Amino acid sequence: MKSKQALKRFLITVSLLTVFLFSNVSSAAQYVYTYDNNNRLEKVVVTDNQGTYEIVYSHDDNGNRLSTSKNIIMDLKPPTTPQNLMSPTQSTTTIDLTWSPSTDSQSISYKINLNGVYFAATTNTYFTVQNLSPHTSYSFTVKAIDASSNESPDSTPLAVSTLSSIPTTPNLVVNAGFETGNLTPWTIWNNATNWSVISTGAYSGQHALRIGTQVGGQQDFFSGFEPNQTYELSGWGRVGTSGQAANLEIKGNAGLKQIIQFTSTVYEYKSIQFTTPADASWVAVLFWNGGSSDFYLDDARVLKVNL
Ligand SMILES: [Ca+2]
Ligand SMILES: [Ca+2]
Repeated sequence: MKSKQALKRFLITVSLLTVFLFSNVSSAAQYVYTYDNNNRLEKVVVTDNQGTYEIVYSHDDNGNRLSTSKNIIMDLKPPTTPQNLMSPTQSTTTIDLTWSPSTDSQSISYKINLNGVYFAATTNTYFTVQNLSPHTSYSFTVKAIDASSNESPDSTPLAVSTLSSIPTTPNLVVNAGFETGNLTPWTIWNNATNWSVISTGAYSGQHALRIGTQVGGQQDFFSGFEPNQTYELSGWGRVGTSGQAANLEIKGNAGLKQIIQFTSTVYEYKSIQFTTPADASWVAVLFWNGGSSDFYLDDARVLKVNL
């Protein structure tokens, strides 16, 4: 009888070891078995370097094992590290963050670090960081924490900047919407004639500028721009035929040149920011149609950016 029981325990032990070895339980695990008065296995407590778990067994009237449940007694295994930390959108004072979820046997929350310092916690895989300064770069990491306070390593850091704030400064571009009905003070290059200030099809108001292919022009500024200052150039533009492209540009001394390219056949708003050289002596806003269809431009703006 005694040897029968010993054989039964041995067989149970072998079968349990097989189960655990195929359940990602470390081979260094320790097992503690508990039996009931009928020598039936009631419980196995498993301890390894990832924690302590118990497997609880129930039996029917004939002594057949019915089911098991696995309970975590002590969890030492941290969640996986959050991946794909990114920022889909930013404003002047907020940065949106998203990341891929970590995995763990327990529920997970996340801690967000800002510039290496704990900032906030969430159970979501997204967070909006608020009350930031405009035009400032911040570094973020995210780590996952399970219900037993095991922490994953920090995610790969993400550096992201808030947008610059643009006050309602005067638009430095004169006759920006062509609402005078003429071009002044813009100029057209090389005495080109394939252009017009149109009175239908404007983006806003009554008028916009239409220029034909290989036609360009500009508006010059020899004052009004401060050196080492950031400005934003923007405008509404469209091309007459899809597949074509035309530009709104900024150009100045010391190699200053930035290009906004329009390719849509419906009016699009586009903007860029640029910084004037330390010895800024002239700046020009240019339009240039290098494509083979008409280009339409309206509401060009150059605004000083408040840094
Ligand atoms: Ca865990
Ligand atoms: Ca207009």
